[in-house]
Amino acid sequence: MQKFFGLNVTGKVDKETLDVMRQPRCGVPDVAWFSTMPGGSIWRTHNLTYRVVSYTPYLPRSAVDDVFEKAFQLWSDFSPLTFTKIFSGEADIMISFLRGDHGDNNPFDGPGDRLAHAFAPGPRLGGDAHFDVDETWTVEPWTEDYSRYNLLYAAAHEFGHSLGLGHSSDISSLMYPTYQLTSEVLLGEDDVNGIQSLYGEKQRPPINPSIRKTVIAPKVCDRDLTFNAVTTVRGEIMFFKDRFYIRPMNNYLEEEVNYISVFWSHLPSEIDAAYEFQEEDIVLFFKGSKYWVVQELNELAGYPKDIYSSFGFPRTVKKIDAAASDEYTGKTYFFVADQYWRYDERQRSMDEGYPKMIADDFPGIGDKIDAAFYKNGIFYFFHGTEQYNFNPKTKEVRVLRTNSWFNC
Ligand code: TQI
Ligand code: CA
Ligand code: ZN
Ligand code: ZN
Repeated sequence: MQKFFGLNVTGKVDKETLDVMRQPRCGVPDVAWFSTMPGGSIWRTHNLTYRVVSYTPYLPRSAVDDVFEKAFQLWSDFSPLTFTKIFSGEADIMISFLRGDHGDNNPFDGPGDRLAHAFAPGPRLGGDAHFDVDETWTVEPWTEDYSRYNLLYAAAHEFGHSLGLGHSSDISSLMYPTYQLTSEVLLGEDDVNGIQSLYGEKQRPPINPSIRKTVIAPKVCDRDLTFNAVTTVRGEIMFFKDRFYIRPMNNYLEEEVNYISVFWSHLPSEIDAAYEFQEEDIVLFFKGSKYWVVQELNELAGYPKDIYSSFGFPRTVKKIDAAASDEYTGKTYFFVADQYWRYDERQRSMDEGYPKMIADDFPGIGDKIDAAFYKNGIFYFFHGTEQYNFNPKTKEVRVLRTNSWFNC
């Protein structure tokens, strides 16, 4: 918790920690999550300069220059700020790669832990960004090697501090207190809110809005919330949306929203379907014609595999919309457009006579499904903002909102 809130990590409940703990935790969704640097200083000019004072010997200089230019561009795309590189003299943001104790009372510590830091806007050290030379910095977009850190991600984060932003509790934000590269480095919605609260909006937004992409974490109480997939994991429900999962919590706690890659680093984003097969304690994830299998936190080797050879789908099936498995009968239902297939987990083969029409056998749930799971004799289907709880024995249907699982 101390690390999260940017306090000294003492492990003790000191006054500062208590102050943070006493602050009301916000149960209200859609509030600002960002913070400013202590003191709240900002730059008085919108046209800033930067200079790369020293480089790391482990990367080509041109690659490092490209990364810093790109990191500044992420911020300038959404703000009136401009960044000009200079090659001599004092720039607003002086960037250096340094090692160990380097004279600012914030020593680096060899590989890991302290990676970089930056100072809030101001004269002299103000705005400056320091990177630990002893880290293995990479300019590759994404790596599974946790001893390597993406320089663009770190630069974008540190420059956020250089511009006056503190940490954000929005998981999709670059200003989140911990390093979490999952795919492309983009500002989160909350970073945009943060930078614009300090400097205002960009005067002339670019004509092509696609270059202003941001990451947005799903908001559980948004009435328009839809899901890509849902499954139980050891009986506990887990929803999937874009790069994120959502776990509903009990009445006291908030929902947990986090990157799918926190649990399973190899899974892709925008999963189409998922189901749990409790007998083998596995969960299967589908995207396009591929699927992955995980056993609790372990991703099993040899995946992805294709759904044609493993399940016997015809090649005309390009993706699965939803899947749900009945642990008592060992039957798994796959929903594809307006039809469904039934697969026998114990025989490991598709049952005869499928596909059938969804509308014939599941009346009242519509004929298209985004996500589904099966628990205690009930199918839970999700389509758009509607949820259908279907009892296969009585064919009774209860219609709820998709986000009825959350405390909204
Ligand atoms: N350095 C911390 C950070 O940049 C320094 C810090 C702690 C801090 N508390 C703060 C800065 C409060 C401003 C306000 O957050 S770190 C990265 C990187 C670090 C580095 O090395 O622990 C990230 C922490 F380099 F990847 F950007 C998180 Cl994301
Ligand atoms: Ca370090
Ligand atoms: Zn320093
Ligand atoms: Zn930080």
